[in-house]
Amino acid sequence: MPNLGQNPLTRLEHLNRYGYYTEENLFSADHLARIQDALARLVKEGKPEYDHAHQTYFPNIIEFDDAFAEILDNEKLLAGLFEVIGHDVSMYANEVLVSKPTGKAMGWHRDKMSIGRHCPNMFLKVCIYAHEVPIDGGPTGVVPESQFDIYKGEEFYPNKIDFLAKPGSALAFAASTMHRAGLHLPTRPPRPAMFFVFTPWWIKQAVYYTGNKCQRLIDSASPMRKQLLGAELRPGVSMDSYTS
Ligand SMILES: O=C(O)CCC(=O)C(=O)O
Repeated sequence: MPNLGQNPLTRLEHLNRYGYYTEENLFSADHLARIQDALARLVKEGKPEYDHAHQTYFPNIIEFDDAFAEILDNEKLLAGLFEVIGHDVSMYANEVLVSKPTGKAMGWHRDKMSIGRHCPNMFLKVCIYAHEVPIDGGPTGVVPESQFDIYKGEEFYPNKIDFLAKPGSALAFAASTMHRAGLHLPTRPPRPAMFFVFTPWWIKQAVYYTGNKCQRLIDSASPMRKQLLGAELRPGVSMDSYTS
């Protein structure tokens, strides 16, 4: 008899235990190629909100190219969102951050610390990559178990992980997980990565988020995509719980 071994942890179990989970091969070859083209066009023609020495920031990328918007239909992504947040999931923000080859890493930090503790169903950041990211090419890093105590700093957490992304892979973590863009050597190219953040329907979307007002996207959206955009909860989803 073959030894089947232990069941792998579910996404939610991995997130609760280690503070993150990962996905591989999210996209078809065609979709991946269109995302790569869209990223190249964004960097060339897009208007960044800021362009600093270490990083360029493009918000609301789903409105820039449909290859980005179609990520919202991805079945593996949605499976993770239902598992972690629930069926009333909505999008909080979406952006591209281009890490620049400065020879340094960025600082460790946690997002949205008004939550104050590990509540992965309140805020999930999904970092999505369309290119390979090597160890010295600005990999996104996380600190496993840092989600357990937001009053501890990096000095208490020696076991950081640099996520060595492959085209079509993703790294997802919650607000209390410490993270950063890692070492980016001058010999490496700029590193674009997509950051899609999700919250429950009843949490206010980011003030700079505009997908909920983008009529072009809303008009052509499936019920699920309409919900993620923040336009309308899809039929059958209730935020309340009834016993009868
Ligand atoms: O660029 C990265 O890899 C990390 C981005 C980051 O720190 C953030 O989105 O808060």
